[in-house]
Amino acid sequence: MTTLYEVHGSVALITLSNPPVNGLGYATRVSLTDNLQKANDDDAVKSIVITGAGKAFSGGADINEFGSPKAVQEPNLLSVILAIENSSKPVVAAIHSVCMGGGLELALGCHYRIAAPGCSIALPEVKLGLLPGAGGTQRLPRALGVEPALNMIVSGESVKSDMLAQIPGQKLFDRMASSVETLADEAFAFAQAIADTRPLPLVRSLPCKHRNGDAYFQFARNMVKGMAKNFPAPLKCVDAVEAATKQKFDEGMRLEREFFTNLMFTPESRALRHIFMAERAASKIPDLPADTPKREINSVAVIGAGTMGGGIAMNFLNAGIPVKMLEMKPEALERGIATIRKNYESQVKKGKLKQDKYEQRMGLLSTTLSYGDLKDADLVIEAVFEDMGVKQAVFRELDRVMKPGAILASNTSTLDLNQIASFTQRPEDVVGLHFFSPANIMKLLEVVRGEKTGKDVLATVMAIAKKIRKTAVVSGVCDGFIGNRMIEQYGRQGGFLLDEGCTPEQVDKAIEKFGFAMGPFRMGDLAGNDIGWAIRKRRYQEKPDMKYSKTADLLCEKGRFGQKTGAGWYDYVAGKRDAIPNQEVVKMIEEHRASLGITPRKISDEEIVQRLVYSLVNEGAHILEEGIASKASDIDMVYLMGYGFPIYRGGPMLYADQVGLFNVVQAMKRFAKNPLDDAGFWKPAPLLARLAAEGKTFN
Ligand code: T1G
Repeated sequence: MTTLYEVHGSVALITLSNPPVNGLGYATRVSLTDNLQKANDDDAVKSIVITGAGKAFSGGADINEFGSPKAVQEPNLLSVILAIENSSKPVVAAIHSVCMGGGLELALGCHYRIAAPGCSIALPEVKLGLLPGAGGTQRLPRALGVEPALNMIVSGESVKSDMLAQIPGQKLFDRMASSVETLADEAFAFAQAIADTRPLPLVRSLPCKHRNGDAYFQFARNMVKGMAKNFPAPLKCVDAVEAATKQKFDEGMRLEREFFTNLMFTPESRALRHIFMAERAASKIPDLPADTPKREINSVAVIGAGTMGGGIAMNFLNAGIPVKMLEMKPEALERGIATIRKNYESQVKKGKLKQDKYEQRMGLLSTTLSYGDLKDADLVIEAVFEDMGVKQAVFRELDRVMKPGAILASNTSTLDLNQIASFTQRPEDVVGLHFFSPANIMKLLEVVRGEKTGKDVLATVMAIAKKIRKTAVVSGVCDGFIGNRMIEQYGRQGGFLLDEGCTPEQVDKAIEKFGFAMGPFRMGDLAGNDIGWAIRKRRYQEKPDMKYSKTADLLCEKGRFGQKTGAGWYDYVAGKRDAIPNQEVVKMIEEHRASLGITPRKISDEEIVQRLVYSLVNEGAHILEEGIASKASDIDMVYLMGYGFPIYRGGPMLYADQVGLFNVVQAMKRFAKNPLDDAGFWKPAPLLARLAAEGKTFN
């Protein structure tokens, strides 16, 4: 069933019932229209109430239908709303919890609206690269006033129903119910009171003017231009709302539809819709049923009070979970606590955290120098030095002291989790939780699933990840998991480009123009070039035939580790982050190139971007076919949330889909002919080659 129909006395009740959030999919629209007709045909019915079952009035158009003919199949949302407006009996929307997107547009088509306090009201379409496409840009300004409506439409943010009800002159809510519990009764009483009346003039008939429209909309455009770089939708929102103030309703609706349809086919909207679905898909693990039992996590222990350990601890403190931190020396503990305190105090100073909340969180933090004190924690996460010997000692000790059923997690960023698990008698309790620095800010969490990690352990850490507001992506065990394995190829290409004729600045500028927040060399200076150096030294032992440019090693041998040493690929002025090109570094690159007998060539930005991005795509394809990641959208989420891939391009795998995998493979064939590159690497992963040959896509 997708809507339920009941008649109580003279009131027909139509309940949207399409869990989880009453998405207005095709079946729901058909059922709603049929029941609306039924109510209109029933002489005993004098008025109609529409409400939503479960956790929402309605979360809007059904996102699962996006891009499919069903999304616009008649009765489409516009037709449903028109049927409500043209109902011969007054229709009351009884709104609770969530009323968003098409759900709010449907409510705006009703003759009256009653809301419970505290409902989240929004037109979030702009977050999907769209604008409200079922009358929201034309009706909401008439119901709420131009400025508050435009703010909601351009921001896509939710506003509480009681806040909106306080806007002078608003016609969005005819009544506010005293509580969600009494909403149904109050909506019924209201519906009975207006029974038999001709439906009042619709929201559409309200005037929609702005006292100095031209100036206001110019101001609005200037404001939007800044925040909406690379995204076309926000400016179209302004155009649509301006049309509501200057055109007749039907013309405004025609413009809205035109804008909506055009936006639906932009790569930016495709990317944003992909991200919306990908974020939710990441928590769905193919062989892990949603009802897999989970363990209780009421307390956490963190080993290591350094930058990572402190950041990790903050995630749990923020979620109200007590944390016990262990270090080897008191001064290390003091430093760690001081860092956490400093982070919170700066949030308090910026008004982002209330003082009492800060104190409450610090009250959940305790410290110890003894492993024995950790034994009762439900989850322990080690964030110690990235060395297998150190991990072995830690996990042996944890295996000895931790209570049965405790989950033992490693924050390792590249080491073999199966080997770490083998240091214990309980490998099924061992899992990787790879946080990204700064751990209290970065949303990405790579959950590394060992061969023996228990399904209940996996389900538990996925649930706790949601609780600490992380986007968790499951990775299998390989060197570098998903993100670091891909960035290694990206970094190799950066080095080859220097050897072949580029400067660091040219490479960075090209990829930053593509949309990355930072190119590989500025990123290296930020993270510390010595980190990559340590990995390459390990690589030279483990994989002597893996080809690398030696330029980065030469840079590190000069102690130019980046911002932390005041100089790396670029120079830095103390306290500033501006990357200042350094001619000595450029000369070092040129001399190294000459020593290799390489004649520099001019390399286009296009080639730079293709080699950097397609290196991610090819490695991602290997990761996919090896089962390290279970879906391409997971790889996109890792790169979007952890490595600064431009949001409006949707991630490396979606970007490759949009370029066309055939074109990607053709470019790779060209790169493979370059003797200074790594021809072996540019052999397309079998999965990529197959999809390209079949004209298919990753996503
Ligand atoms: N349609 C179908 N399913 C949806 C959905 C939707 N609109 N929104 C969420 N879900 C699913 C989601 O995939 C997840 O599924 C479950 O609900 C819980 O989601 C014409 C064209 C509504 C505030 O953009 O903001 O209308 O993983 O984990 O934290 O102008 O979901 O459980 O299987 O997010 O309680 C506009 C997007 C559509 C709303 C609930 N609407 N959704 O948050 O749960 S475009 C949106 C949200 C539109 C019209 C245009 C949130 C939520 P599963 P959740 P939550």
